[in-house]
Amino acid sequence: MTNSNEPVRFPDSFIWGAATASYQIEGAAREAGRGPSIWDTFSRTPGKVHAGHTGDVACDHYHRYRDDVALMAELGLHTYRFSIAWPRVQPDGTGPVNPYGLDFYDRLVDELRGRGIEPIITLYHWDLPQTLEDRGGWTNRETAEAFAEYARAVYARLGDRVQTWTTLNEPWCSAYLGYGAGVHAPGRTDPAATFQTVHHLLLGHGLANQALRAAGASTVGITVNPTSAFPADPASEADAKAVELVEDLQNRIFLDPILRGGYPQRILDHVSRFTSLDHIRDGDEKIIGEPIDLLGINYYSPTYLAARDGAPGGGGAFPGTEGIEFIAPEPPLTDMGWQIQPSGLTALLSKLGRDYPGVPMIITENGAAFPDQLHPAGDRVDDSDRVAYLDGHLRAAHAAIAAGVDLRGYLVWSLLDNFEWSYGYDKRFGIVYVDYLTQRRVPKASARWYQEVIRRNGIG
Ligand code: IFM
Repeated sequence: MTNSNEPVRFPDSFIWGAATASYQIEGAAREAGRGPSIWDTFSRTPGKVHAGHTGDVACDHYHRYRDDVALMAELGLHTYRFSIAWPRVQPDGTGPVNPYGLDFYDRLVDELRGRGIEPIITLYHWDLPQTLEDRGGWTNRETAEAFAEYARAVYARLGDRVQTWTTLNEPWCSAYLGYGAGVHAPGRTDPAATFQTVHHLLLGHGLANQALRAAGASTVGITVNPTSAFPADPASEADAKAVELVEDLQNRIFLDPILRGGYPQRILDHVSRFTSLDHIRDGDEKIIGEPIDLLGINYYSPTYLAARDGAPGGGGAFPGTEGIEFIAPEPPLTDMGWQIQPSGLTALLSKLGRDYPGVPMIITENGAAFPDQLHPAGDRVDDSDRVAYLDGHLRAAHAAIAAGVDLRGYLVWSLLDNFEWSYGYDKRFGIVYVDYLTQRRVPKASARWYQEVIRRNGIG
């Protein structure tokens, strides 16, 4: 990596942007016919979300999107990645499309394009319609089929103005945190359900990819959050094995079917310890393996692993990893307690570039929560810790490009402070501060810093 003062310049075509997600910012939870999602239910379940926070109002982006887009334009963003709330489009998850729900995204897309900002759409960032969960959620194959129908409906309305479509955001979180560890909606803790969900998410991705392409989409991809895992002792074979298993469960279980045509036998053997493989039908892997045009990578922090007798493993988030110690993160840490290690990003991108050649990558999320304080004057937030984090990670991304990785762009997480899932509004990831009492937006020092990065197409 370049040393921390050296100027770096990105390729001329490099794309700069910011990302958000529907439930985290929109609010307007009951407006214009939106149905309930699993996150509405989960956030109302006592004890699940910090201080009982919900996404009912969030950043009120649904009503303030024009001002938010103006802010994006001021910062010079080339692109804005946002997600569509499935329950706005199909309140019951299947059946009639709610045109009023799509109207919002129609207005948003026009506003973005009017300001010269390219939309990147994520079709699923975790807000599954509750009615689908009532029928088994992602453990039910029909949810994958419904997802493709929904994708078709969204494309029919927005496809004439949106070039880049991604199907799922971080399916590892949906499956393992939602159905395994129970810390995300729908809050289930069943390893069999976890692995059925993995497959149905992948199938949903594949069917939606086919549907989007058949409708004319030119750029279709998916966003994953692969682990950047390291052995605690680089000389230990047992630690290397631990890394291999955790990578299997978080990386290869998704990326091999998508980019290499199927699940490795080793993974199927592991999954069959928890559930029969009947949910994987002939022909599914072919659908999942249809070509994609872009791979979205979300990276925040590395993981260190050691083989240790009696270690409990990663629990529901990593079924079957007993005997593996997930080493406690070492400082420097973010406000999430996540270890700050930019070189983990270079290593991850390089490894993915080697293991899955031929598919361009884009960093669809990278950023950090810090305990930001609004200056008493009310007009600024000095988040030099976030600037340092972003600086380090951009240099790390640049190092990957210099080493030959086909990385096309970088989207910071997040444009705005927002609803950080089970942490509610307690954690602030935005480069723009949100005063939740007044909904006032205050660009932090990191936003101004990022504006300059975009202007210069680099640092320094
Ligand atoms: O806020 C989340 C986002 O929804 C998905 N990726 C990680 C972010 C930070 O935890």
